[in-house]
Amino acid sequence: MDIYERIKNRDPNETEFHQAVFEVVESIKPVLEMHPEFRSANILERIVEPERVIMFRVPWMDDGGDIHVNRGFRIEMNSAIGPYKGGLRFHPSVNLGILKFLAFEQVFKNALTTLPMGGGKGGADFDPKGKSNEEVQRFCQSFMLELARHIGPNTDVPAGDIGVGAREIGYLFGMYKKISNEFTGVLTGKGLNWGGSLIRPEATGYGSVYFAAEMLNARGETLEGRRCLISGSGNVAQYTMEKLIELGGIPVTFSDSNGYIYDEKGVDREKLDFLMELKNIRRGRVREYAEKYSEAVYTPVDPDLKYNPLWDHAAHCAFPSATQNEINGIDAGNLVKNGILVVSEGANMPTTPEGMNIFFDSGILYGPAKAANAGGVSVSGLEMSQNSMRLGWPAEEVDSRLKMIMKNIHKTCLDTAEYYGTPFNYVNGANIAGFVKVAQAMLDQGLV
Ligand code: NDP
Ligand code: 2IT
Repeated sequence: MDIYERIKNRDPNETEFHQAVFEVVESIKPVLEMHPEFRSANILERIVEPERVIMFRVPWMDDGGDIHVNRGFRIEMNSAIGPYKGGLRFHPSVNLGILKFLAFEQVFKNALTTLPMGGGKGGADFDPKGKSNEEVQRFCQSFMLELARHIGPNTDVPAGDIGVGAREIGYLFGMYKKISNEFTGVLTGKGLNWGGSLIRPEATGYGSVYFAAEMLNARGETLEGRRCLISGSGNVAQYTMEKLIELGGIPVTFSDSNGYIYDEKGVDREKLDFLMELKNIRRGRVREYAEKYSEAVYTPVDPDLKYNPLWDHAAHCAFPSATQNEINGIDAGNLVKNGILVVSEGANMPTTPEGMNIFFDSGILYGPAKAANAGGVSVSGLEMSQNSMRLGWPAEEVDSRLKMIMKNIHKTCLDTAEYYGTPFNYVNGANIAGFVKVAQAMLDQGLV
């Protein structure tokens, strides 16, 4: 039985994890042919099994005095090349299969950054939406009360993801510091006054745009004047739009889980400021953007539609920046039909396997999440370096390192894809380059 069948039989409910594993297994077949030592050491069998899974009860009290119980997780997937590193997601959809897929992808992504970080992911099925600050604080404190036993600046360093931003990292850090009686770089994405790095909030979105610019450059194109479809309106989407505007791109869509905005004239700096204030301070919904700017059209989600109309507008670039499997086969077909040149994945695994095949067949530039959104964790790695040195670099320094890292990841993917006979297949390039680095380290370290 092959490894893919085995993980499906073992954990039949973890469909997102199966999807992520299948993609990597397909890419690395030629590597296993060339490296019998990886086969005989059963690297693949070992790499799909988390080193450790922690699941715990998170009890907390709401403002009315009622008690709630959520489920907390941390998947410590692989520590071959550094301490476990990866975000925390707070969203009602969180379950073991989703976090295992995210932790699995994180291992290869982190290897691509060239920084010494292993892979992990965690979170809870808690929904911060509609909760008061005090409720979010109590939840974060309860979550950290347990998580603190398992993490540390040289062991496991969590950060943000969906539903975990600066506010949540603050409450989590405060509780960790109190329990451990140590001020250490145990989390990244910290506030600037207390150990955070400049450019960390911007890093994933900026990195995804730098990656798109590199892909376009490989075909003699630029982002200048290009119409861009963005999904999501959170951390990644906002800074994707910011960098696009700076580089002359024209963002025309963004969304939340209730609906999406199409702004024919494009989001400019002033409109983006409004959106950031709406989302980050007032914690409002994107619908309000269309109430403020009459040229924008709001379309609520239609649960009966089999495709997402956001992806059915004429555009040159797409930056999925919301969540997994948000581009299905129909959406990918619409993007290609409408003349898309490049897709750069800010979100993790936003494209279904059917969608990916359509991108491959069309020959468009397709930058998979592991490579395209690695800017966030890269700057997290730089935050860890700055914390270790007990100093902070200026924004220009962090940004130029981020740019260099994204350029290198792009080149690594391009060269690896070419070497294995699938030119411009960035999926194969990313999976193979990430896998070989981690596999080699596991081999060097023996059976542990
Ligand atoms: P945020 O919580 O800041 O924003 C998430 C956005 O996506 C919101 O607009 C949210 O809408 C929307 N969204 C989330 N879940 C769903 C869903 N199930 N259906 C529809 N819309 C949804 O998260 P981030 O911007 O940090 O994360 C976005 C993506 O980027 C995720 O896939 C994450 O894993 C990935 N990523 C994040 C990194 C980071 O540094 N933050 C690094 C690398 C990848 P709503 O408000 O309605 O929930
Ligand atoms: O998916 C990701 O790479 C993240 N959510 C960021 C992880 C990190 O440790 O900064």
